Amino acid sequence: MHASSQLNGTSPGPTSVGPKPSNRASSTASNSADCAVPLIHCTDLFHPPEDPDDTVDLATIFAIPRFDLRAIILDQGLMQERAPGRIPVEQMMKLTGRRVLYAAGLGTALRYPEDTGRNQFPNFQAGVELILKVLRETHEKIFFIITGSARDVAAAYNREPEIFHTKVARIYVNAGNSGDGDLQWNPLIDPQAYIRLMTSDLPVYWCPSFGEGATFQELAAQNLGTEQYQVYWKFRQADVFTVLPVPLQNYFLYALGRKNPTTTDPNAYLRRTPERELQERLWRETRNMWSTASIYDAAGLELYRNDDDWAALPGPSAGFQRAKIYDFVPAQVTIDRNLQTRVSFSSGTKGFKVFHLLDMDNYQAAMQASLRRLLRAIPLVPGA
Ligand SMILES: [Ca+2]
Repeated sequence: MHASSQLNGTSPGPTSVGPKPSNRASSTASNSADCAVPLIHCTDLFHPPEDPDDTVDLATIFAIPRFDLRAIILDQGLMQERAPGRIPVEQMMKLTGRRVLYAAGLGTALRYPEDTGRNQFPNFQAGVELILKVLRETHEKIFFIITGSARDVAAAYNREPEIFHTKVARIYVNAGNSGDGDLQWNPLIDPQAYIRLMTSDLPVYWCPSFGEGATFQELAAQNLGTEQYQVYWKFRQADVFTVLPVPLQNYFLYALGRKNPTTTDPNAYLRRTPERELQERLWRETRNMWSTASIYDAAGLELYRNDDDWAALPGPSAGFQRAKIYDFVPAQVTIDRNLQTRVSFSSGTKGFKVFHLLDMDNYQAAMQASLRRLLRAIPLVPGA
């Protein structure tokens, strides 16, 4: 029951599966094969953006060559029709010359935790089918990063649980609250899928978006503090974007400037001289971030320090000292029907782990400087 021919031939509707990846040749070299991390990235990436952190996360993933990006699943198929995340995906592929399979996910929320989503319209099936196709065909265990809802991964799991048990390395879930406070929005997009994945026996690496007592008021006031069990961090866009290669700056300007693709061609825009007025206005703004730690950890990158400079690296580098900023600790979690979680640390037996911030003082600086360094070095196609 291989679905490769079905996928390319019969995915109707506005969502599409991209062409065959051409970058796979790199994983035949023994060096890169040893450290290549096969990844499925599930993202609520839209154009125009809902929360532009997903736009940053996509660039972060493409800036890490050791990711063997097998698929991108664009979360919330119904919304993808109105605000297509394929625009930034195509831009990123144009910039880097890497081709990646992608597809939009299920249109609407799962009705109950074990829902397979098969009842949804055919044009919303491509995302779940692509996940299962990658899992069927892979010889290595797959990493997942989820930055939006858990819908498509949960539905795929409900269809073929056994393949998840044998072929999944880790599932990073960026969502939810580790304590009391305002309910973070990702679980609310698809409550049943969230419950399903979080209470499954899969190797979930949970990255709580909100820690104890977080509120939307604090977030809006840019006053959300640092918490032990919370991945949130932020940067002023000028502090990261101004040093980036011009085409990558244009990628961010196109998203943040909410350009209309029918009047401003997304790929042509990448090559232009950056709009100074837009830079001056947008670079002043603050970007809230959530998923960077999960991306680093999935890639096997760790944080290193050289005075005030920081880097996310796969191993030691001259002048840089290893700095333990966060780790993932075994835990157990329960979720009630109001999506409130209770975490206990009596050694988890199911492979469930939770992000744990160790260095509250340096997290912010470490993430900002390391992300800037990474994005600055993104491998771009000459003349892209
Ligand atoms: Ca997101």
